[in-house]
Amino acid sequence: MRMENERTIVAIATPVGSGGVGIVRLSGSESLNIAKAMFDKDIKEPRYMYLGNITTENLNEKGFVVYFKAPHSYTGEDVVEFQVHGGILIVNEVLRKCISLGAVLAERGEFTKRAFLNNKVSLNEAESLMDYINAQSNAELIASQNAISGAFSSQIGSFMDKLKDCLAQINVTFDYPEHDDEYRTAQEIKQDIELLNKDIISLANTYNSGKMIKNGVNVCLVGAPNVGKSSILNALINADVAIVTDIAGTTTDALTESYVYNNVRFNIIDTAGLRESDNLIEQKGIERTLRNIDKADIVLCIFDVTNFDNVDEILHKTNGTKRLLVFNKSDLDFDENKIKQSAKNEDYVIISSKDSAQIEQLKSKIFNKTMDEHLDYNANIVLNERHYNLLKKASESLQRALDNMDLVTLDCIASDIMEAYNDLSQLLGYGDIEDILDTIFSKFCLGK
Ligand SMILES: Nc1nc2c(ncn2[C@@H]2O[C@H](COP(=O)(O)OP(=O)(O)OP(=O)(O)O)[C@@H](O)[C@H]2O)c(=O)[nH]1
Ligand SMILES: [Mg+2]
Repeated sequence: MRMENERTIVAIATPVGSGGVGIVRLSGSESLNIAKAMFDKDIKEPRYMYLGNITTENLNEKGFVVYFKAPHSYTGEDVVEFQVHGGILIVNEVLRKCISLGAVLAERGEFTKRAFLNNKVSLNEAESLMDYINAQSNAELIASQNAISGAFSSQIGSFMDKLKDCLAQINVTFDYPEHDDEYRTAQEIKQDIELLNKDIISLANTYNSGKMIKNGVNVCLVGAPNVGKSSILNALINADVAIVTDIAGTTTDALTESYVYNNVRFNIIDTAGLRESDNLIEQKGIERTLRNIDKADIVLCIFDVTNFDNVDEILHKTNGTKRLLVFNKSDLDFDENKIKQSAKNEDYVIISSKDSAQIEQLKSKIFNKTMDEHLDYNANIVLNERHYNLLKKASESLQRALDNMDLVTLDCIASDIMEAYNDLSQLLGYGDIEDILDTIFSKFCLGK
């Protein structure tokens, strides 16, 4: 399906602000005519960079024009790109001129939406593009690159091929019952579906890590005032960002800073120390601390090695979370037996925020407690909630098929297999998906 869109769209494709080069991009059937009307060279050859004068009412700019002829372009339509000096006024002037010649300002993600509608990319490749552009750690870069390169789509495609095979086998058995070998076929199909479902589940399960690879792992520092939470934040990010004093109640507002460890981004949230307080500002801060505990992927309960008064209270307030107990200020005299006792069989570390080797060990411990140790960062990883939900739905349908297999005839389970097939095809963007398109592409930046 190639979509002819009446509107020729235009947008600035480079970031807002000044830079060496600014790109304005047109897409649609009028692109070439619009470009020709403001450029003094004849644009004949596609994919050829023409140097010439781009003229508007206020501008006579020496710049480049490149023409990509449909369907060999990003969107699958005629595309023209202007490369001009990257001043805000210059690119805006080129944009304005294109609009005055009939182009309309592109909506968010409209270039990529057109690329999808013209079969240039699958839906999950288009969705992953934003993750790729916005990647903030190498792990996210690799995972989103796998998705946009088509490796993810081809794994989903191979799942769909296997489901198609199963459906074909079921049809043969149903249409030719005289080949009295249904039982053998049923067993074979069952095995195939079991194996396939395992693969789908293990891909879906990568979302636990994928979500954290994409958003960063949220690590919340919680403890009584003065135990050294802000000092630990500063040590983890190796910068003097949070205010540290020996006055209890120094931190009132939550503060988030990030570091990257083993290619994964960790967001450290420093919070107001938990205690009873009459101070309204501190009370509000404590409310925020409690909210941050709920959002965290892991809570670090920070204690002072010389003071165990608040251990039970903090453990109670963080009950039910994934947590690591951190006994800080190990440079002071302390009794490890007391620490063991108050940790009550929970995982703990003893550190000093002043000791960089111990801070490295803390980073490694946080990594091991949050990221899946068996995760292969080069394999396909699900980064997107929509993809995860569809994989889960497909696997539930297959599980239903497996559960019913011994109870009903083969043709009765075909509908469950078909449902799984449809879920996977929605992941790639086939079928009736107009509704979700706007939601997906509205998250894009302009010009993409
Ligand atoms: N000896 C020693 N002192 C530390 C260590 N870490 C922090 N401190 C000191 O403990 C005091 C409190 O540190 P902060 O980091 O402000 O503690 P906090 O938990 O953020 O305190 P609030 O913001 O008030 O909740 C400061 O005087 C720090 O210098 C450590 O490892 N060893
Ligand atoms: Mg603090």
